[in-house]
Parts: sequence; structure tokens; C-alpha cells
Amino acid sequence: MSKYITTPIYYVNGEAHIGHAYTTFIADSMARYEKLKGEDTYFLTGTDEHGQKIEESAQKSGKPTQEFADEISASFKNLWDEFEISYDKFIRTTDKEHKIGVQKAFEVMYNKGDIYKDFYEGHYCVSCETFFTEMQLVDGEFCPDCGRSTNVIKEESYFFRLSKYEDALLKHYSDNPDFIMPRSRANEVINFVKGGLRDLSVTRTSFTLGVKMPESIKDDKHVMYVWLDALMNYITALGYGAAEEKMRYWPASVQFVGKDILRFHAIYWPAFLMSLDLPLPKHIGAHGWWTRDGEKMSKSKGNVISPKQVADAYGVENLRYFMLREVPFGQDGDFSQRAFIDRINSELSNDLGNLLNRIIGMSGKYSDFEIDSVDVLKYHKKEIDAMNLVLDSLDAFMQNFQTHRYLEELWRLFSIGNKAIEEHAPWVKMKENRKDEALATVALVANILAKASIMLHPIMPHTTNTIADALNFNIDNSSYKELILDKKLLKLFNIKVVPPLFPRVEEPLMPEAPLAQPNANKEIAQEAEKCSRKQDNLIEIGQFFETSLKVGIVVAAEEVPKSNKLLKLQVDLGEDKPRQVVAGIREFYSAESLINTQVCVVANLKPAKLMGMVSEGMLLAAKDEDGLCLIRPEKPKKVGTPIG
Ligand code: ME8
Repeated sequence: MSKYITTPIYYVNGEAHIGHAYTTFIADSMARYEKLKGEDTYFLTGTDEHGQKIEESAQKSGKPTQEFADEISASFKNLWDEFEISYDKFIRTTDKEHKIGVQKAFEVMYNKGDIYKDFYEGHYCVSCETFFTEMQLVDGEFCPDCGRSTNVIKEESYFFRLSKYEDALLKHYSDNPDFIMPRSRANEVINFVKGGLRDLSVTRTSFTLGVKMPESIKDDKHVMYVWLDALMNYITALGYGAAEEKMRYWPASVQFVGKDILRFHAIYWPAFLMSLDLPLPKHIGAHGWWTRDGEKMSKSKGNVISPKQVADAYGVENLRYFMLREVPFGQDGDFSQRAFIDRINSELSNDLGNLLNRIIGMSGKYSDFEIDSVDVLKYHKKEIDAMNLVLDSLDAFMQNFQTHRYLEELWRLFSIGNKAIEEHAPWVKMKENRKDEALATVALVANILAKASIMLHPIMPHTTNTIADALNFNIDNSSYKELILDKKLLKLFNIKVVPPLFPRVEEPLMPEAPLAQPNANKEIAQEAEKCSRKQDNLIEIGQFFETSLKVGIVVAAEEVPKSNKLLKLQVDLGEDKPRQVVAGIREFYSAESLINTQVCVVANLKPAKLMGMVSEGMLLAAKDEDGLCLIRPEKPKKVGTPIG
């Protein structure tokens, strides 16, 4: 079965930052993984070049729109080329074939009766290129997604009958629980659809930068809504509406997106596809945000980190490893230079790099760089079995896009190798004239390194080719089949000396401090390392006690209208009256289930306003890829009991 993997197409309103690089790295690694397995795989990325946002950015730059789009699109493409992203096609929505495909799709939906003409009056957020109803706005004016001011727009518009697809969408989510990954993200989509879908305005008359209407409809005032145009890229790239020879790749096996654009991909896109009578993608993989100081990194906020700058300092493959290892798929992650350096030094340099160096050194010393695997099974059955168990477990993590777990498990192989060397001490065996045994251990570890490099190849292609070169084999589909699927050992190694792959990083390599500051005080940092709390910033105990934490009991709870996330709670903290706490936990708890249950509350936060309601505290909770749970006292405690 063929595989089709996509990234979002990136807006050309600014250069790529590490958020874009992250999506592209995940998709690239997945595509490389499938190709390594011998799957017929097509990998698409590209740029989104229409809409009011781009028109405004071009105007600000003082350049003609097309020239502006050409430059930024090229900067994305050049960066991906420099990073050796293995895309099969880089699509631009200004490509002629794309526009023809979008017009064709519009026509099909129109002829089916799924698109009709009417008037639209609503509040438009240019940054999100989305209309909102008055009720959806925060404080009657602000965009509920990005918080920016919205504009009132009244215009004639064509509408897509999104409401018609409500039931079909809900059925699809329930029949295909893995459609939205991670599963924990599905609830927000399902709740949104259950809340009722309004027909979607899919054309604009207020600006001109967009795909024109199809000839057959002849309504030149209108251009197509940028999201309709953009989403269609996933099929126009395969030739939809023109030469359709690549449409055999459809449906996509996975479409990677950031959680910010999940709604477009998990609601609008499937509805458009249903209208076009095309099958739906197998998975929409929604990842979290890279944040800086807790805030989403974004071009419009200007708080971005340049992937080129990081890659120049640390190497692009180290960056790929770090980003895919650091953050569980679906979760947010803060980009910290300290955490990056820790992973380079401990995992890449110590665990992997040193193991390779030891094998190069021992093979040279004991047998002139030539070792065979004849005695490996005789002396190392236990290690081989352990290695095979790890190798067998890996595919499932990749299929669930859990790159952090995949790498974590993969690293167990290096522990098996390092442990075997310590336990069997080949240098002692050599002294005792037990050369066969000594060489068997070296060959075992060489095999471990070979197999691990095959599995690491999709994430670190060059580095693993260097390892393969040092061990004298090739990483390709046939070695994948032999060494991973058939579990064979490499018979003979002719080992080559290669320079250390991962020089240790002693000091941050980025000039000023564009990333999170490393801990200023080295001693404290070392102490923290011992406690294996490497990435936390240490605080004084007094600082902790500045936070007043108290046990409370929920005495009333209700859903906040128009919000999929918020619940309004009344929490008794033993004060003269209960406090109102507005908490973003509705996806995980129903209002009724909370009544009469105990919670832990941050009681001395400045009151905040959420959707116009005052919130006088915050509940303690823990969230991972399986969802969120409240932190509660193990046994019931008197309300108001301080925690600490
Ligand atoms: O939304 N952390 O384009 P865009 C992680 N053109 N990923 C991030 C990120 C962050 N801080 N910021 C951006 C668009 N991304 C539309 C898409 S698709 C038919 C149209 C990544 O340039 C993430 O993948 O704003 C997000 O979905 C994408 O960039 C949005 O890029």
C-alpha cells in the first residue's frame, strides 16, 4: 500500500522558525521511515500564498505581492533543501496547476449543491483568516483563538454546506478513533462539531489575492477563501483536476499539523472531501507548540527562533534528534538551549558516540579492524534476545508518531551494548587468552550499532550513514529487511576509523541569548543534574511558599456557554463565600462529576478574566499525551487546609 505524508503549507508572511522546522522534521522522518521500509511513499510540503494576511504583509514590505511571495517561498524551500528534507514535491498555491485543481473542486461541490450564494455578516480575524460570530468573540471584540481585534465585515459570499456534514463527521470520528492523533485531541473537535456547525463562507469580495472562481460560475467579484484554497493543496499536488496520475497516493496516510490548525484539518477538510466523494486521510497528526517563555512561538508575535541559526550552531541532525526526542507528540515544548546541550552530551556523545569509539578502538587493537560474528550467539544469546525485543517494539511507536518513545526505546540498545562491554570486559578476556570471547563481545556491539543506525536513520540520515560507513555496510531497504525484519547478524565487519560524531558541547553555542538561558550558576546546575532535575530552574524554598496552595471542595459547576474548554466552578476554600474558578478542563471532566470533589487550588493568584468571567484561583492538574487529571488530596482534608 502506498503512503502519502504531508506538512501544512506554510504562510509566506515571514521566514521559517523552529515550529515549522519541527513539523517538517517529523514528516520528513516519517517519510524516510516508510521509504526505508520499502513503501511507495510520497511526501509533500510547500507554501500558502493567498489571502488577506499575505496581501497585508506584502503591502507592508512595499514589494509587489508576487515578488514578496516568491522570495519567502524560496526561503522556505532553500532552508528545507539545506536541511536535506526529502520532500517529493514542494507545492505553492500560486502554481497554475493548483489553481486549476481548486477551481475544479469548487465546481464539483457547487454542482452537487453543496455551495450556494448568500450574504455574510460577521467578525473577521485577519491573522487567523477566520470568521467568528458575536457570541464567539471574547469581550465582544477579540478573536477567541489568537486574542487579536476582529473587524466587522458584511459581504456577499458563497457558502459551503458544512452543516450538512455534521452527522457524517461525528460518525467518522466514532468509527475511526485514530483519525485524530493523539486521541486526546479528538474531544475538542468532537465537542466543536456537536456544538453545531454553521455553513462556511468560502469566498471573499473584500480583497483580490486568491484563486478566482471557476469559469462556469462567472462571478469575478469573488476570490476563494484562503483555507478552501489551501486545504485543496493536498490533492492538487497529486494532480487533482488535471493530470491525476499521482492521485493513487490519496488518501494520505498522515497529515501533520500544529494543534492551532487542527479544526481546519479535522472538520472542514474532511467535509470538503466528503463533498468531493473522496476518501478521508487515515490520520491527522496534531502536534503541540514550541513555546518561548511559555508563549507560542509565532511569526506574528515575533518571538521566534531561527532554525538556521540553531542548525548552524549545533548541526541540523542534532536539532532533529533533540526536537523529536524532547517532546511527546501532541504536547507543547519550551525550547531550551540547556536541555538541548544535555541531550547532545549525554545521549548522543556519551551513549552513542562513545560506544562507536570503543568498538573502533577495540576492533583495531584486538584484530586489526576485522571482526566476524561467528561466536556472537554462543556467548551473547541473552543480549541478542534483549536487542530483538527492543527492535520489535519500535514500529508501533513510529506508527503512533511517538517519536520521543521511539528514540527512548532505541537508546536501550546502547545500554545493552555498554552493559555487555562492562560485564564481559573484552580487555580482560584478551589478557586471559580468550580472544574468541573478547571478539564475540565486540561483534555483538558492532551488530547492535548497525541495527540501531538503521532504525535511527530516518531521524539522523547523515550521522547514521557515517556509522554504517565505519562498520562497512549500507543502510537501505535490503539491510533493513535482513538485519531488522529477518534479525540476521552482519557476518563480517571491516571497521574504519571515523572522527568522533558528537563532540561534547561545553558552553552554549548560540551567540547572545536567543534561547532559554542556561542556569547561570554552574554549581547549582551540577547539583540539579545530580538530582536528575536537569531542566528545572531551581528556586529558594521561600519562593515556593509565596504561592498559597489550599485544599478546596467544588460546590457548584457549570459549562461555560460558547466554550469547548471552560467550566465555571464555585470552590469552597473555607472562606466566607466560595470562590469562582474558571478552569480549562471541560474536555476531561463533566461539570456534574466535579461536584462535591476535592481539588487543590492556587489561592493567591491575581484574579483573571476568562471569556468575560472573573476567575479567582487555579486548579492544580497534570497533563500528558493521555489527557489531563486533577491533582487531589489522597485522603479528604478540611477545606482551606494549606498545601506545602
Ligand atoms: O497555518 N510550534 O500556516 P503557518 C510548533 N498556511 N509548530 C508550529 C509553531 C509553533 N510555535 N508555529 C507554527 C498556516 N508551527 C496555514 C496552513 S495548511 C492547508 C495551511 C507549524 O505558516 C505548525 O505545523 O501559520 C502549524 O500548523 C504550521 O506551522 C502553521 O504554519
